[in-house]
Amino acid sequence: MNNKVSFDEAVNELLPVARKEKIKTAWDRYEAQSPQCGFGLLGVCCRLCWLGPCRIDPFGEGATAGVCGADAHTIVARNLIRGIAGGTASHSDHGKHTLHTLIDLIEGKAPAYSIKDEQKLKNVAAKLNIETEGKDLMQIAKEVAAVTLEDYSRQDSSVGLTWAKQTLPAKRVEKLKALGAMPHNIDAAVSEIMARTHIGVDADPVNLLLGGIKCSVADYTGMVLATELSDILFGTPQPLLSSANIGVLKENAVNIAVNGHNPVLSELVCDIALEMKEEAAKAGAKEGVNIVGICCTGNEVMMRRGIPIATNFLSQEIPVFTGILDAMVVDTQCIMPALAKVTECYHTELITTMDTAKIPGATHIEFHAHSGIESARKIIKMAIEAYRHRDPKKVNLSSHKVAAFAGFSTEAIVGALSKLDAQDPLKPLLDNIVNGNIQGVCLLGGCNNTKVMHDNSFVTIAKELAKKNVLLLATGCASGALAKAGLMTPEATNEYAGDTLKAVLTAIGNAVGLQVPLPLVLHMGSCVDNSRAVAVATALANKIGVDLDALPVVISASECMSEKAMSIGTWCVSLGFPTHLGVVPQVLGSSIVTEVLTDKVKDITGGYFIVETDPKAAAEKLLEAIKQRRRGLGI
Ligand code: SF4
Ligand code: MSK
Repeated sequence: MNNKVSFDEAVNELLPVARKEKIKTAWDRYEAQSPQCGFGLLGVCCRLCWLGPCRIDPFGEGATAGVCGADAHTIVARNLIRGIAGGTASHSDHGKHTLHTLIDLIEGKAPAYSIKDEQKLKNVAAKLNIETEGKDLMQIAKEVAAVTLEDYSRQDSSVGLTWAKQTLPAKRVEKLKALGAMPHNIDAAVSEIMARTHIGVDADPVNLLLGGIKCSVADYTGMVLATELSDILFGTPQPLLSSANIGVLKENAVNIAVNGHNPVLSELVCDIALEMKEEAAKAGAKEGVNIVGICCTGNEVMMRRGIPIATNFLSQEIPVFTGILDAMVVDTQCIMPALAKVTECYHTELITTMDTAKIPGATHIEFHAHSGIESARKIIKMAIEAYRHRDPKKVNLSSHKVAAFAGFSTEAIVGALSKLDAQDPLKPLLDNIVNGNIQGVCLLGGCNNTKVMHDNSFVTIAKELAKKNVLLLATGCASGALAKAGLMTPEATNEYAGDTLKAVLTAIGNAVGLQVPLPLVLHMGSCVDNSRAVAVATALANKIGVDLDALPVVISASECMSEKAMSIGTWCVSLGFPTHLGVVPQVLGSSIVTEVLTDKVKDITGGYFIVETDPKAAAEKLLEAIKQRRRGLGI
């Protein structure tokens, strides 16, 4: 097999180490799966009941319906929206966990936590129409929690989700309501999908897809509340300098990687690591405890604390092959079960922490908000102990490490713009979009996928769009890729940005006192933080009195893979954005579903999917979508 699987040279260099040790990684397992099932790739395989599994012959020569009579269109649509429900459940579970941590704090059951950003709490309360005047912080928090809880429990289906209604432009909310796509309860939206996709319920592919649109709005809601409540509890990110890639592991420190999505645990691990420096030193680790991030937990702690990010989703096994990763602590989502087998060959401890996310072969240290400090201590002690058992023969240091700026929350972006216009911070951004200095905005998000070269599509698309003066935002594993590629630096702006984009980023950089341009790609956070990009777009749309589908804003998930990416991609389309997928979605078995997603949906939401696996061609299509939107606005 080819050793060059990634744009990231650290991965290409460490992969042969695994091969030499005969350890399988995601790339080997992908090869063992190839060729992948053609029925599955087209989405025409159904396993919803035990009459099946049924599959439809895509060439029309064999079965044209399952035992129950469901045809390819029904099967493809059902499979897709079940994926959207899975993604929605994941994000809303994350949001719920954060909400319950806030509730525990209010009730005095989570002594390790506090309200780190009081102003954010007040701003969120105001957004949710909660009166703050004369109330103390805990009372405001209690009311915010109650309103949020209602979005998970409301039974009156005539009332829409508060968080969605209060954070999206009014015109969009009306459009979603008119479509019957404004859910009343996040959990109900998920269970509705499960119910309507049971054998013998909804067989109309278009109706099923409308159900998917409705569920995706619940997904957006789970994400925005997760982001906002995390900011209240852990602080709203502000720009900071950090670093990226596997070289962030330190030979003389106890290295702990935090992997997954949920900052509730990782924030405490970071706090306690500082306290346990001496203990690590006693074990011989002169530089104490070094926390690094992987995937979206990595993005969370990078955004708020400047913790360096080691790598992203697809390469999460790779840091183990350095032989100096002492523990990997995982919470939830996008954690490969394979880590147990990989860490078994090294001294590295794999530690699971959530009762809904265990991995055979890992050590489980149960984590709860009320006893979080003890769990964090136990985890770090385990890592220190593992450090003592490093095998010098297995050490393969990586020198790949680059600087990366992170922390571009909505507030941070508005704050930077306010240095140009204190009265009307959005005006400079808007003016530069109108005069064409900034052609449009592209949010690069989503996962990695073995079907395309690791990290390559993100980097190619970013460079192509930057050249054409498109402002770039990034979240999730796209952020990890772009940080590792050195594109979150002022130097990258100087090297790759088109002249007018460079001038704008330089003007803002100077205005905030950096004396260098802002980075080429602004790191907005983890996958739930896609909601931050919506906040910027909503503010722009509200300012000029248009809906989101009028803005020259596009989305690209060029290496997508997870159900969460399906639900995010769908809400991007539901909110009106042209949304690129760089991996072919498993829907081609139905001409109706394919046509709705890539074309017909435009008529109802304004958004649509662009499917393009060639990153250069994708950049061109995204640019064309931006130009179309500009023409629509008459600019
Ligand atoms: Fe087959 Fe219909 Fe059962 Fe699906 S729901 S497995 S198509 S019988
Ligand atoms: S971790 S959902 S691989 S972005 Fe958020 Fe990365 Fe995709 Fe998971």
